[in-house]
Amino acid sequence: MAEYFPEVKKPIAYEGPNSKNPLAFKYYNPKEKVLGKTMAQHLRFAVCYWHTFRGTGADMFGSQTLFRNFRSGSDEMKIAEQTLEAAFEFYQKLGVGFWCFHDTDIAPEADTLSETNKRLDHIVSLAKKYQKNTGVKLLWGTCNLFSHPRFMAGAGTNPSPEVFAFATAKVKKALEITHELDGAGYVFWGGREGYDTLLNTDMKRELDHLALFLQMAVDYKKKIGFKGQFYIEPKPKEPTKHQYDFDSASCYAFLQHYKLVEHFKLNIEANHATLAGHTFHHELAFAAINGLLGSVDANRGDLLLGWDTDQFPTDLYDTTLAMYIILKAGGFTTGGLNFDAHVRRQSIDPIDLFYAHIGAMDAFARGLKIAEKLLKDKVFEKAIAQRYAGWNKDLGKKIESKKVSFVELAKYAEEHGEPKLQSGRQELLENILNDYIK
Ligand code: XUL
Ligand code: CO
Repeated sequence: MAEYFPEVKKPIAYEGPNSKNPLAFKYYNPKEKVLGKTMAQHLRFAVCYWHTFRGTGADMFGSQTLFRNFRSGSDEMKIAEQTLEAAFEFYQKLGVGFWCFHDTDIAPEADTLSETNKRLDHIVSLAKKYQKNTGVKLLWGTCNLFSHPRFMAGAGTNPSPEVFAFATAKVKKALEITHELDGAGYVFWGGREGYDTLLNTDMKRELDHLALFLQMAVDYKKKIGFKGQFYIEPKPKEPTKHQYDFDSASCYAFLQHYKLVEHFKLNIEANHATLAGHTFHHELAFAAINGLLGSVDANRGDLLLGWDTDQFPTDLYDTTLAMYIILKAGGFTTGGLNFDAHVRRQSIDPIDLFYAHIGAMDAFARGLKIAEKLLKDKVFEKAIAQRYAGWNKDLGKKIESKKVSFVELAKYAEEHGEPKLQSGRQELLENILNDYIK
């Protein structure tokens, strides 16, 4: 068996916060118990195939900078096999329990659908063996419906029924292979399901078609007995100017309108939240209160740049508040933290892939432990309970029990005059949060 990451001799171990070893975890201790579960069970880390093993470092202004030993040679299928072998070596050395992929990441497309499917079957049979030998599981699979020119005007929302049909064939196969690999979920990210100009777009028809497409996927899932969770991944823009799955709230409205809500949860991505003008915290909280919090694409954007930079998450405020919402919502069931993130164009060494993931895993482990303390001490719960205390007294109770109308309330306001105000205490709460993040 080839070794693709010889710089990392043994699996990355937990050495504690005083360790100076850059190839060790300082905070992520997989077996450590937090609120009754191990850190590994809480965090359910996944490595994504597309950025970590297929990323080239190319951008709009320059070509490939990342050259990997597992991509050497000219036989496309041999490269696909080597890449898969390298990926499982990486998962094991890093110590993650899960992986995620798009169909086109693991096997290159051929000239016909049937030949492409044969290629997928071959790689999936190998992946099945690697999964069995390593214990690494599939968090979710998905279908790339955005890179090939045939999908330039979308897949489920394409103006051509021919392209719509082609897209169903791709998703059908992606569902089958996800099922074959016992995936815990399946993601629909609507890359190119949106529009660039309304001058050429029938928005109503496109939305109706997108719902039809998803309904057919739900039907096919049942037909093949796939029990994994379906997720929609919201993103407001990029590649299209306006993506239909803009944010959690618009996905929720869409799913409700088309009566699909019971079949889907959301896969919330941090950088997509910031592109939508929201915080990651907001998107997670909105999903949680509506029972839609499914899984997370863990990364971060750069607030000075207006695009999806997909950087590795290192911000402790973000990881703390994310884990706070996730714990409050009862923790992950089928979902997990998938690092949909790529190393920078200048981080050209394979070892940088390890540094990136180790740092991100430590940042979430710290977030988890800080969130645990915040919850145990009921820091925000107490402040929020106090702020809304009026709703547990006479007037609040009457309103909430729907026993009063505008008439009684206007009379009450006239009799009682100006309401007494209270401080929102934002600065104090921010200071307390800082005391916990240390
Ligand atoms: C694109 C993105 C995708 C999805 C899966 O911005 O996040 O990689 O996560 O298709
Ligand atoms: Co993503």
